[in-house]
Amino acid sequence: MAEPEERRISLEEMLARPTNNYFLCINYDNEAFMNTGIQESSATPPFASTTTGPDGKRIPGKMGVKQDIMTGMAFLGLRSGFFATANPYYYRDFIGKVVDALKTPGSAFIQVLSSCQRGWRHPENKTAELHRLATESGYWPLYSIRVTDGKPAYAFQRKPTFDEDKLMQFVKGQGRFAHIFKRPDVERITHFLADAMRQRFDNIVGLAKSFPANPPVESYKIDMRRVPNQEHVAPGHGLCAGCGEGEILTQLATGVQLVAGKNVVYCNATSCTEVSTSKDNFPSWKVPWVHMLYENVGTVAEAISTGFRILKTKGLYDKPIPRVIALGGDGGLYDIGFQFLKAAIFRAGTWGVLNEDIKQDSGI
Ligand SMILES: Cc1ncc(C[n+]2csc(CCOP(=O)(O)OP(=O)(O)O)c2C)c(N)n1
Ligand code: SF4
Ligand SMILES: [Mg+2]
Repeated sequence: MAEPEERRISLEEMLARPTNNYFLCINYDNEAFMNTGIQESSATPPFASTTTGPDGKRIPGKMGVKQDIMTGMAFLGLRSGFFATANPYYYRDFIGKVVDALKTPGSAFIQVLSSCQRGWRHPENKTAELHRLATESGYWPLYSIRVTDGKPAYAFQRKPTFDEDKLMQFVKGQGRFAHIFKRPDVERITHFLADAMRQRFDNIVGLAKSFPANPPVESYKIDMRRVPNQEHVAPGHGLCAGCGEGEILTQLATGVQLVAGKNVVYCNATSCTEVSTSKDNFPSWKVPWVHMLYENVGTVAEAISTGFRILKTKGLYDKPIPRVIALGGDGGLYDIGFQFLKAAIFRAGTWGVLNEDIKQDSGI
């Protein structure tokens, strides 16, 4: 009999797993430092105009490609971990990945696309359409990498395709690229842009062919009618209308709550999410939430997570160990915070799994 091409993982199946993970890092990637005024980051795509890399006569926006933050995670030499891309338009996929991450031993990192209507310069009611086009065009493929016993395996949420027409619809829908279409060399620039994005896509597909999951397509089966509303973040926050980060927080909290209830600590690097949920001494958070320096959220979150387990081992803490979720933007994780993130991911996916002296709650 032929091998099945697709696996559908049900929510119930994931929740029934005896294994647990206590450290998850979420990167909301809006492709610039938005909170401080739309400065270019290494996540910014080619030719996007930002306040530090504006469009000019000679230099048409960002000169450089969008950095790939995922591939390195697969080859850090971990024993166990779960890494994935997500997009809030595909909310079942994102919620499924959050649950999967918290039920897979080791380390976990999810990079979620997050439109910013101010920085991407689009009407606030176009967020969902742009998110959808990002994945349908191949700009933002949805995939996961499971590292098991030191070996990575790539699975896609759907068969990946690259569609240049949809990529151009995605690009034309955003004011940060508008200058390209007023230039005499528009063809050269759009060709380069499409080519850079196709190369990125081909690299991911190539890696997935070399390190395939079996089956290579994996999706989540979640009946949303049976999923309770999240109670971690209150509706009152100061994010702009249509901000992708708001959708991400709601969906993330929905997934975390399914696994952990309210036994969770969120650690938030300085960013739009942090600033907008902690205004005027009235935080939007109804569960423990920690704000720390912009650059070191990975370290702080992993240290809190390990700290709880050490206290438990010493008999100084007798409750179930909380999940610790690190939240950071592209600026805070790709750029200035990358060394902290990488080290935290490495510790959680190696020492955190292999060390038998510190207590886990169950099943690792
Ligand atoms: C060490 C340090 N450098 C710079 C800053 C200023 N700062 C705060 S938030 C931020 C940008 C955040 O960008 P990103 O992480 O992408 O999050 P976003 O605002 O886009 O959600 C910067 C530069 C800081 N707080 N600390
Ligand atoms: S709150 Fe959201 S939409 Fe507004 S500037 Fe920040 S990231 Fe952009
Ligand atoms: Mg950002």
